[in-house]
Amino acid sequence: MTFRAGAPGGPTRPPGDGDPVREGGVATETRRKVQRPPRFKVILFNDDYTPMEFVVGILEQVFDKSPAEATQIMLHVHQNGQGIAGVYVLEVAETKVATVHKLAEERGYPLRAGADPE
Ligand code: TYC
Repeated sequence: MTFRAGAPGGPTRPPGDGDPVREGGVATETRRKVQRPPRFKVILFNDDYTPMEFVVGILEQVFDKSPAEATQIMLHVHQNGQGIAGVYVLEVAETKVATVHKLAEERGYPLRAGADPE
């Protein structure tokens, strides 16, 4: 499929895709914006009771981190109070938060997570 207007090497955009001439001759650029969906950081919070190994396991299994990266993030949260486990579109971020809470509650740990706009 091609949008070529005729002249070789000519415009290749489809009609209505931002070319001012092909949109009725009005010389304003009205580009169709391809919107990136908003992203949300999933934050992990420190507490005094959840074992470090459990948090590392969560970061590996829920947030697809390597063992080294998971350990780094866990230590950052341990030392700074909170840290970013990952960045996702809203529905994925909310599902990850719910999964963290479910897995922690199953083991009786108070680990908490939240989702914040990027
Ligand atoms: N502070 C916990 C401990 O010393 C470890 C921990 C790290 C807990 C990160 C939660 O999100 C957390 N066992």
